[in-house]
Amino acid sequence: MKKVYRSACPQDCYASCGLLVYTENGRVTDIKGDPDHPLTRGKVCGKVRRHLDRLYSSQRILHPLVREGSGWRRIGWDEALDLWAGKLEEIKHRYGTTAVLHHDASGSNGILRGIGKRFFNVYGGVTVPEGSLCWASGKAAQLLDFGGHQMHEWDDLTNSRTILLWGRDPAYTNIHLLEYLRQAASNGAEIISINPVRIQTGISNVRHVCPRPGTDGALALGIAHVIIAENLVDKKFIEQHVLGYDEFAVSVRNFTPERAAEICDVPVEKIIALARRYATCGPSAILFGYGMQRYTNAGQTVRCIDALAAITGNIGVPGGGANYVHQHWKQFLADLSGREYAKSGRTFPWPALARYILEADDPPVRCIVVTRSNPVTQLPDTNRVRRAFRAADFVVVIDFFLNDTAAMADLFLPCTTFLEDEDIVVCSWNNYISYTPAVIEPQGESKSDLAIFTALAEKMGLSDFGYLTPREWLQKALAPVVALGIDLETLKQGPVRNPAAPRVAWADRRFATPSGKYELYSQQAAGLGLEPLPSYRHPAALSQPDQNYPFYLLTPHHRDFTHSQFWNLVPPDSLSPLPEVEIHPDTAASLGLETGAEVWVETPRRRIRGIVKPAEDIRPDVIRIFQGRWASLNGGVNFLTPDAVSDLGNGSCYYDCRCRIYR
Ligand SMILES: Nc1nc2c(c(=O)[nH]1)N[C@H]1C(S)=C(S)[C@@H](COP(=O)(O)OP(=O)(O)OC[C@H]3O[C@@H](n4cnc5c(=O)[nH]c(N)nc54)[C@H](O)[C@@H]3O)O[C@H]1N2
Ligand SMILES: Nc1nc2c(c(=O)[nH]1)N[C@H]1C(S)=C(S)[C@@H](COP(=O)(O)OP(=O)(O)OC[C@H]3O[C@@H](n4cnc5c(=O)[nH]c(N)nc54)[C@H](O)[C@@H]3O)O[C@H]1N2
Ligand SMILES: [Mo]
Repeated sequence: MKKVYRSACPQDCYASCGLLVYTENGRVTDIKGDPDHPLTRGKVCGKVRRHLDRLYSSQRILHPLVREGSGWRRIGWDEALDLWAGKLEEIKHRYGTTAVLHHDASGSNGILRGIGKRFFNVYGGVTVPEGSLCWASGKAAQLLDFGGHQMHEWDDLTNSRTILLWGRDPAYTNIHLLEYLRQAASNGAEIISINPVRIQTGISNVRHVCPRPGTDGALALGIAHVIIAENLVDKKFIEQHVLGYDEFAVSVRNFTPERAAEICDVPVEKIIALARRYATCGPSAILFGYGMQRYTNAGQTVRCIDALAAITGNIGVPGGGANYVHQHWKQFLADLSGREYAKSGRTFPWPALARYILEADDPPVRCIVVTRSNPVTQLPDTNRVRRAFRAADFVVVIDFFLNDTAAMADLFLPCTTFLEDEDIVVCSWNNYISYTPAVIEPQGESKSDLAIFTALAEKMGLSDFGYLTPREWLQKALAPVVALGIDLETLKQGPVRNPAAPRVAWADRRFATPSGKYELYSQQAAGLGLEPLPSYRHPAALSQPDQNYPFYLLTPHHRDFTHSQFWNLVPPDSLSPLPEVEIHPDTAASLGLETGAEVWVETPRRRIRGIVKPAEDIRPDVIRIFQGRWASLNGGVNFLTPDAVSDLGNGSCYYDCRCRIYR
């Protein structure tokens, strides 16, 4: 029998595309875009096809495995969970529950897939990473500036006359945005990309500003200087809604475009033109990506950029905004994490997690549990991550494949994909949530994350875990929004927009800061040991120029993969044998490296092999290798990256990295 189900992509991505899943006699036969999704409208990226490849991949592990010597032994679920439960009991008894570390990220955005958090809180509270590998620095910055997070609806871009794409590559990471950018451009908006790489948008007339990596804060302060010196500020907005303008104006007096130009390597005239365009041809929108905040100075960088919106009054107006991250749907749902049950807890800064694991002794980390993440591939400084995993006595990984992290596990438990059990997917970046039904039975012996943790809790007699069915958990999560007319039945009809999300961010100008104003001057920042005003410091890579490592290494997100997901599903003949090392042709020529040459790329931590690919669009001092390729598939770019922690929010600093390249 043929059936069609409405579903949504669970990947952690800007879109969470609406999908139509086709089945025939209990098998998924096709996955397509759902034309009725209000935002993604049937358009999906090439990764969606991979969900099907993954579901039926012969590499997929469909039964529990336990480490035996250098290999694996297949075991039953009962034995697997007994083993795990025994370890957890023993650790609790000998060291306390915080000797367990739970590493859970966003490999899937299904809310029930995060249920491991509840298990570990009910267990007593464990060690968890704090901050994020992803967006934490900028998020913390906007919390200081605005007191919260709000974004404009995508279609509001058509009201903008100037759009700054700041450290973002929508053709790679957010294809749906391109359509809105195209519309804005055809309405006459000017789009300016600020990025060390001239990104390809397919839109003509995009202006490119290509600063030296990690120097965007200086660029923004140079722009602020021009806006203030030429009196292009929005006085009324500042008077009514901004705290600390006078102090800020004094502080940027010395930040002339000449000084900014020297730091950023952007011509003075370009900085002045950018300032005038942004301030006088509004409404002007800033669309942040996350590239400019993967540096040690990241929090302050985002504060410097936010300041431009504040001094020009591009806040709370259609077509304006400093769009970084939105008010998350999750805050309107019931919290299933069971944090009220945790009796203890410990946090380690996420980017430096491995360092903290290796140094922990009160208690040491004895057990690491990995869900929805692949830390050995995705955390920085892979050597150190491997050492940290080796130091733990017992490692459990719940995933689909034996990836780089699973290769370090003592126990591997196979989980279901979003096609095999029901859930709700919450998008990290737009205002929609979607229901994802079970369209087929779980493959093999795989179980959902929920089923796994429920069975483990039962074995351990943790009655506070609560033994609900998936449906009941979903209803519990939705309980707070039933009053708004949203329940599971509504969601089954199609995605639902967060009714509380504004279409124009901060339209009411009620900022949730201590002063109730936008805070250019932030006492809270001072409390965190930062300058209270947005200010610039060199990123580590720039403050210690090193002739041994003359290039900046950028390792951004690949168009065809979500981080480490799907790399193993590409036929070997359509994947280059080694990672492509993109380098400006002039640089390649000066180093005598021809296209296709095999090279080493080396940082103070390690070197990896790659293949030279000339790229005109990259700054001559930058080398680019896309992140995500498994170490076991000749990738492993995070062997090279630093585990530094940013100035704000415990954010990662992957791109704050210098390298050399040689044959
Ligand atoms: N296809 C695909 N889509 C994805 C993902 C994926 O893995 N694959 N991941 C999802 C996730 S979790 C995230 S966080 C987002 C990330 O989405 P994006 O922010 O768009 O992507 P990034 O690769 O982090 O970096 C974006 C850009 O920052 C630029 N950049 C690097 N350094 C600097 C700098 O110093 N200054 C400036 N101005 N720019 C700089 C890079 O050249 C790159 O073009 O994408 C999401 N969407
Ligand atoms: N060099 C470099 N490194 C980076 C970045 C960078 O720009 N450069 N970006 C960083 C960013 S922004 C992010 S967000 C992180 C992402 O880092 P991770 O969150 O580790 O990313 P993924 O590779 O998507 O790993 C997700 C894992 O979850 C598994 N998974 C998927 N669905 C489920 C499920 O339902 N249940 C369970 N149990 N597992 C599931 C997948 O198979 C996969 O192995 O990477 C960071 N790493
Ligand atoms: Mo991310």
